Amino acid sequence: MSNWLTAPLWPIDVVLPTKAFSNPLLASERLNRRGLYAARVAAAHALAARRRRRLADRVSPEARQEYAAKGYIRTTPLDAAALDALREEVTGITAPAYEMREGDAVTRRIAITPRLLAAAPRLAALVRSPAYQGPIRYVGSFDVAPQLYIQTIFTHVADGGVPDPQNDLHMDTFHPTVKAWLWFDDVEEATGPFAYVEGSHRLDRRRLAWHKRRSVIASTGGPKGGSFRVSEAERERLRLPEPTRFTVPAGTMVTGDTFGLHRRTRATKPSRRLELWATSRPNPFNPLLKNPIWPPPGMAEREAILWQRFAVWAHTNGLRKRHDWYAVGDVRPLDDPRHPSLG
Ligand SMILES: O=C(O)CCC(=O)C(=O)O
Ligand SMILES: [Fe+2]
Repeated sequence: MSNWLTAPLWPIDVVLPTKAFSNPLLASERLNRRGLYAARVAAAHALAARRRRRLADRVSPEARQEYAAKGYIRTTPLDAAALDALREEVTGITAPAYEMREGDAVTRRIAITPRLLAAAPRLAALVRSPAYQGPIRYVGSFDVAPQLYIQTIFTHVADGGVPDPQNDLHMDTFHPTVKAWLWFDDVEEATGPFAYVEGSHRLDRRRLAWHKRRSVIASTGGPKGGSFRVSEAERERLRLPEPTRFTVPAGTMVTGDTFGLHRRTRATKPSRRLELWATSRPNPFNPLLKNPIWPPPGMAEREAILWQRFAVWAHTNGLRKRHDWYAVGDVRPLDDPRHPSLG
């Protein structure tokens, strides 16, 4: 975007979640050498820490310690019998789904809506419970409802295709942000477990300096995306450990700050990883715990479907370059993928 007519809008991105170096101000080598990007990173982290302190009562003291030390909270919100019943309920749901293809993986998301919850009382009870919402709001540092989905990760959907980019170690964005996984089946090594570098959610001096360097590289012809990929050598230079792989029993929930480094371990065979999945990413520069204008009245529990419809609409109308999500009609979560590229 180097159209000078849009110049008055460039500064707005400085205080928005814009992670890409997508306008001449954000991508200015001179300003980033002087610390523009690093200042955004530091400010977003300070504000998140302040908001998170005010949400301390949403989780146990042990969970707070776990987050502080590792960057995620691991819980088991349901007992074995309740999990079995929920799994049966969820796998029996038929609902509209969206699919995205990345390399040889397909991500299917069924947005959780008020209508779906009305037909799935066990799911409704879980997602509305403090045991489920607490870690998400605490780690995410906002008292805001996350987008909720029933998600299925299909791996090895095409022979000899490009690998899944999610297999690379990365951070999602420059500020603390939350994603939560609750797996319905045991996750094995071969299934491609989620993996997280413990302690990598912390913005220490070394990490901040690294961000500053990456911002200068991005401004001088490097990748402009902002979800930085991190090589093994860089991870070691940041004095961070190898990722912890969540090969865990069914019913485990991991609520992670995906500013921290993570990846989807490469599955060694075709697999379907079924999970209840949440994400929440309000504007990190909002000092308040809630967003005063979102969701508007009547939109509660529609966050996920609104986003999916928006993604398709925005692409169709030329407002969003990425054509990542395809509506694939009504499916059950474990039905075969239907992504158009699979023919
Ligand atoms: O599916 C996974 O294991 C991780 C994918 C990922 O990087 C993400 O959802 O941000
Ligand atoms: Fe990620």
